[in-house]
Amino acid sequence: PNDPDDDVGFVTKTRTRSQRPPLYKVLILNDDYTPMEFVVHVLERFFGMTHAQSFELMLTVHKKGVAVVGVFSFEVAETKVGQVMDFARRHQHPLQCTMEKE
Ligand code: NFA
Repeated sequence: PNDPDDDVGFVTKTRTRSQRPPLYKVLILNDDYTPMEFVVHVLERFFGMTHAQSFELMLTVHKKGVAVVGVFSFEVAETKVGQVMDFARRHQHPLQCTMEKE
């Protein structure tokens, strides 16, 4: 009951970061060549935005250089980035889409 070997003299508290999976921001980057209408179309097509929302976000990227398009699980973010990069490449536009851990 009072074995001195029981007490190691310190306590280790393991802080568990709750079981929510990490989230990833998907970003669109500005460039000088991709047509504005193409970016608007991409946002509508792959991110389910209305035309008005897409146009507004496209203008934000155009003016600020980059914007977050959405926040997703790793798998969904990776899929969106792949879809956008593939679509841009097939249309020979240099549009860049990336993801980063939130
Ligand atoms: N800057 C591009 C242009 O003037 C438009 C653009 C917006 C490209 C957002 C990429 C991202 N045609």
